Amino acid sequence: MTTLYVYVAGPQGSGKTTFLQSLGNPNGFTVDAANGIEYRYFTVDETLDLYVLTSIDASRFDRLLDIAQRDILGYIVMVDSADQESWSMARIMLAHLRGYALAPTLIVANKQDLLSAASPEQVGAWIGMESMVYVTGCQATKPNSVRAAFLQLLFSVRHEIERLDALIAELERTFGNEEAQ
Ligand SMILES: Nc1nc2c(ncn2[C@@H]2O[C@H](COP(=O)(O)OP(=O)(O)OP(=O)(O)O)[C@@H](O)[C@H]2O)c(=O)[nH]1
Ligand SMILES: [Mg+2]
Repeated sequence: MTTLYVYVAGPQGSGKTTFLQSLGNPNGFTVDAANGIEYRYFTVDETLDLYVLTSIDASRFDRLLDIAQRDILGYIVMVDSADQESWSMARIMLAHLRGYALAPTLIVANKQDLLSAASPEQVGAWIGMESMVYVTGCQATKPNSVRAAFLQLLFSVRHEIERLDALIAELERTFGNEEAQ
């Protein structure tokens, strides 16, 4: 059995918790206060499972360091597209993640519904589009938007891990089921 991890970082209030909540059914979202993490767990198939996790305290990265570097599938950096003052913190966090283990990184330019939101391209350009860094817009309060964003990350790693196809198919199947949740 292989267990892989997607680590979600981002400044306080950027939408990390909302993103994880919207990523699947409400029962699948777990808050583990004792360990300071929130996560969602997916069984991809009998040989692979996946945790998508974030630190409850945005400024802490110690739980990231508990994950073996080879088990990191990728990173998500949540950014409030309407809060430009938070972007330099997001940039520092991105550098911190990639300093630990170089893995595909998706900048999620969140809160695209706000009138003052910068575009994903603007957010990405400001934070810095290095190699294996991708950017996508999102509204974390909408499950369909969150699934689409998460799929962007999975697509970027799919060539490395063909077994992810089952998870991608499952997420794609749930599109349009927003009302049912
Ligand atoms: N308008 C809008 N509000 C959002 C969106 N995503 C999250 N929010 C709101 O932003 C606030 C912060 O969201 P959280 O999910 O708690 O952010 P967080 O990154 O977990 O914050 P911390 O845990 O404090 O670091 C909440 O009031 C959310 O409802 C979005 O896409 N659009
Ligand atoms: Mg939170």
